[in-house]
Amino acid sequence: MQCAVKPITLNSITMTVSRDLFPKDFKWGVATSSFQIEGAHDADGKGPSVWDTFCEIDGKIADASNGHVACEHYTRWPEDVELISRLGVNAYRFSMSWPRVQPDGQGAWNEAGFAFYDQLISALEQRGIELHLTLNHWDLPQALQDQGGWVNREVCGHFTRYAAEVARRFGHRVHSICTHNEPWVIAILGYEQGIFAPGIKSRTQAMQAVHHLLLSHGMALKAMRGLGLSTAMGIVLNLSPIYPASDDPQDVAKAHLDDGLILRFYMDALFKGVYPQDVMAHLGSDAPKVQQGDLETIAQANDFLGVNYYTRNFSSCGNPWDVTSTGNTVTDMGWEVYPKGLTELLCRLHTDYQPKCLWVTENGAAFKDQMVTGVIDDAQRLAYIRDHIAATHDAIQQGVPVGAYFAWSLMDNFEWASGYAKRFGIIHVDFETQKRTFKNSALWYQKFLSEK
Ligand code: IFM
Repeated sequence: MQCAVKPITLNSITMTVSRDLFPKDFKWGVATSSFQIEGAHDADGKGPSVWDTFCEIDGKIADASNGHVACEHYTRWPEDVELISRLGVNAYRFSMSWPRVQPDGQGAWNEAGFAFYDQLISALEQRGIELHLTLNHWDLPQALQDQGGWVNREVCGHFTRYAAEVARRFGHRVHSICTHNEPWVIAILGYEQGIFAPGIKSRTQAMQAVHHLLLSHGMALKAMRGLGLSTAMGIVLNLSPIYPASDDPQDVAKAHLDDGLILRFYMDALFKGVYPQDVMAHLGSDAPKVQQGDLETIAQANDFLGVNYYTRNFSSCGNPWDVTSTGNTVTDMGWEVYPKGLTELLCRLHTDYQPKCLWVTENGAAFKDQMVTGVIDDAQRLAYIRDHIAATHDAIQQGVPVGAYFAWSLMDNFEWASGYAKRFGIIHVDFETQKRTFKNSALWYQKFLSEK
């Protein structure tokens, strides 16, 4: 096995939080997604996904890479399970590649694809690690994109059948099923800004895609619940607090609208069964076409709301916000490090929407890493994770029912349009040799988790 764990002294690092401050049943995990780690893009009957296609377009991926090999998790999964187990986490969040188990997104199932997930789940079960399965972490079967993707209402039916089949096969073995990871990213970056797959630039199509993602979430939840499973079911959103860049009333109004486009549009629909009026009015003719009963379907009861938090945002009507002006550390993605934003966000979601339970389903940072004599002293990533765990604790102290924290990510992987250049892993991956090495952040997390 290729895993280098060098003994290092972490005593110099202040443990400002400790595990025993958290509820006993708190879920501590790491997260990944299928396209970002699996590779094996056409192995054993897998169909192409929209990301396979998108990577082929010149100039779309910063380093002109793709997901053909990624972390070779498809074959190296036993080693990766070992690493997960060694970290001492009690939960693992991963996603299933829809085109691996149903190459065309409709019709025939690919048993070889299901067999891969079956063995992965078994290995983690044997180690007593809870499984948290996401059905759609962006890798839509290309065959469905050829029919319009998330803009075509028919995709909702296909997704529902896929969800029900996965739940039927694995629902009793996984602790939770999440329908979609970050519908805002799928729709807005993929169909409005065109910087993510499928690379479309149309606000009308993007908003229709948002609606179908939310609708398919509700439809899938209904179908999966019909199977009588006790599995927790919910959705994961990318959320951050948005502040006006100044007291100028125009900036204040812009911040409110941006919050509407990024947070309220999703949260109001999912938890209140309405789309916010101000945002619908702002969208005008780009507003999604909604059929009678859709919002009722979208607003199914969720067992958890997954929150992916990385940074806060500022809105301004004038010059773009200068992220360095706060003096806070900025990550390799250009994202300001602001742990307090996580506490504020969790408190606000609890106050405004009262989800049954909130899980931090992704949190982490990309920084440039340097390996010196086998050691990766990623002090900034370590501090980021530690301080966001502390921020999560602050929210719990304020009465917010937060039940989980998943670090993003288990290991360096394919960071979408940034290719392999941005490293979010707490475990380093040498993409030449596929050697995995614990960074100091992983060693810190391991130590934190061992202090029960
Ligand atoms: O890598 C992504 C992940 O796939 C979704 N949430 C944000 C992460 C960092 O950009």
